[in-house]
Amino acid sequence: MLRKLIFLICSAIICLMLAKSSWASPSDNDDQDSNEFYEEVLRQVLAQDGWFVIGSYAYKVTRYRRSWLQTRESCKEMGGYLAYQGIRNNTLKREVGRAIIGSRYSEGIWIGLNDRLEESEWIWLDGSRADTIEWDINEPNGFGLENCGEMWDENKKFMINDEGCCDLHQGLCERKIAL
Ligand SMILES: [Ca+2]
Ligand SMILES: [Ca+2]
Repeated sequence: MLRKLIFLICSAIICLMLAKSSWASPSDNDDQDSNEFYEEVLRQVLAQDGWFVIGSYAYKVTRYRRSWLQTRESCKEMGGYLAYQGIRNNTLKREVGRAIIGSRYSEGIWIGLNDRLEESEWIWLDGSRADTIEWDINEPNGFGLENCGEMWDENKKFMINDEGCCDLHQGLCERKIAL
């Protein structure tokens, strides 16, 4: 799957580079135009592979219910990472929830959030401190038993719940598009 995606991305970029070189005048060749061009190519290729593009990020839900650690690996295999970067912004998180999770998933979806190293010290996937988490009412409530984060659609607010890391759920994968 990853090889196929890389092949598609490379093919599309090469085709569009060739096409663009025949359209562009020398004055078009500044870095910003170039970046926007490649980002647009990447958006189109990702959309064809089932990723949902919102702003500078693309999102896709994993196919199978797995533990948090297994889901983290599944996102890597899909060419992304367990979502955390874009959805740290709560406005974007809700937008992603409405667009992707909606009423399609009746249970929580893993995200790149955990307090596995130290209880109640919640960190994002890159180890940065998570201090803007929109916990659902009465969450987090699992203390030492629930050390991984999931987003769920309770009341359509797409809030965060702490969950046992070995529970089986699908997960939200993310890719950054902006160069
Ligand atoms: Ca915990
Ligand atoms: Ca909980």
